[in-house]
Amino acid sequence: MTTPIYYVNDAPHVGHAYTTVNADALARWHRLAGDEVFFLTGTDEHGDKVARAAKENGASPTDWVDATSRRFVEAWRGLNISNDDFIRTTEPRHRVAVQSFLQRVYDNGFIELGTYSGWYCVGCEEYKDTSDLLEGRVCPHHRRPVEWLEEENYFFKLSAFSERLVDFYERHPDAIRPPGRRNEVLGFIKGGLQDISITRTSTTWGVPVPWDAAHVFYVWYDALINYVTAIGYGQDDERFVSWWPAVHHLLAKDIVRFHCVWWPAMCMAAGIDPPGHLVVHGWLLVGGERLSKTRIASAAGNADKAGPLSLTEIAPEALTEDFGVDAVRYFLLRDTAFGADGDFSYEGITSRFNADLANNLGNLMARVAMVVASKCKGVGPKPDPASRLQSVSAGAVADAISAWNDAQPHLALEATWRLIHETNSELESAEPWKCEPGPVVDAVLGSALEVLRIVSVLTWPAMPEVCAEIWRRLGLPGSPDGCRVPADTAWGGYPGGLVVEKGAALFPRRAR
Ligand code: ME8
Repeated sequence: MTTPIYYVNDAPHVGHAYTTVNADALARWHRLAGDEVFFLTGTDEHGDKVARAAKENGASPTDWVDATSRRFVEAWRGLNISNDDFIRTTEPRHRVAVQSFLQRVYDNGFIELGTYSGWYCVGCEEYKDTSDLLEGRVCPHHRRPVEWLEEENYFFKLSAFSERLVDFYERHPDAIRPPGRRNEVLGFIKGGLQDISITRTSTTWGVPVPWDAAHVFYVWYDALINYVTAIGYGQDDERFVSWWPAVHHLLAKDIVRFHCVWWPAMCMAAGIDPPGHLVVHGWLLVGGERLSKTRIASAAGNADKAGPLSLTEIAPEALTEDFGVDAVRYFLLRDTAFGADGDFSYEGITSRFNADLANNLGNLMARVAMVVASKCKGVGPKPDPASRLQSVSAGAVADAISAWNDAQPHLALEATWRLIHETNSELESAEPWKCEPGPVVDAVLGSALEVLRIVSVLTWPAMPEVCAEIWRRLGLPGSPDGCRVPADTAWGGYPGGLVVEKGAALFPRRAR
């Protein structure tokens, strides 16, 4: 499981958190399912954009990338991201992998010398077609003028791979998800591929080309190779072949061509299989506009343009301090349909918090613990094998499992919340708090406790801390991360006879 490696020209923002939290939840889900998982994220540290940011901040590139990369490490620690490795493209292991990968491509005859000129956007680190630019030769993403660049470059013969790419995607119809993205990629490939320039002489902030010291590799061709560096490419072949190509690359729609066209072709040129799975999501928007570090930075420096785009307000650490880590994770996973664009707003996160977390999950935990205390002497009864909730649970579990497996966290959580909602309704109609203690009350509460147990397994990938806390309050030993799906989501796992703890509200309701 991989995320893109993020540029270190500026601090992480909630858009990066969006991808990273989704990747983390999917990695955790696969661990629950018993799959062996290696989860990788990291930072992309070469190229003009980063070198310029260092200069503008009066720092050496090395000091700048060290400091900014650390901010990503800290942001991910703050969001409880369970990555197994964090790769930085300035590490020696990466230089070795890039040089050996691209030397292989060169030796195979797919790289040659040529001259390149064109309009270049430093924000995108990409040459642009004039047809893609706004009036005044302005990049549509960064709203900044592009620059004319002319260089002698090495070119990768991408055009040689059109047929092989089409053939690969036709033989692997699930390689790119969702299907709309696959069609877009196939259309682009069939429209004809141009050779692409992969080296620069205008900067020295990059990995040197092993066969020509005057050039460094262009940042994107260095960056994409991170995915194989981290599993041992060029250094530990046995480890490399044990993982590749069974990878799931998560990314947003802005970098589809790099991942779905350039990268698979480079793999073919180097003589390895293309990546197995490319999972593409949309953008998180603020006030209808894409979050971009470059734009946020310029907005922050200009009070008139700042509007809702305040860097500190949408910094992941400010959000987690305000709402709690798990609530932020839940919002990112639940509110936006994976694949589509979504909106980030304080109103949105507050209303999800109140509706789904405080009123549904938090309320269920609180009322069940309260009634177990008052009617069952604080000891949880066994679930009712004939409860209506058993079939509701079976349906929700099946839907959640299939959605998690299909990289659709929002649907998995929606199915899980259906079960929570039904259980709250069941309690409202049975009103055990009004009944005399006895078998009827025990059956209702035992079933509600069982739902809480199942919900904490299904929701653990999204909210690991809260689910571990529910698990503990139910009196269960261990934690949901020791569970296996589907086995531990079957009805009847709550043994009864355990002391249930009331505890403070899991999600105290927030004012609007
Ligand atoms: O492109 N909504 O780095 P980057 C959702 N270094 N996701 C967003 C987002 C938003 N508003 N903004 C950013 C690069 N992202 C290259 C990648 S990979 C070999 C090299 C996420 O810092 C999303 O995953 O610009 C997007 O694809 C990525 O950050 C771009 O990050």
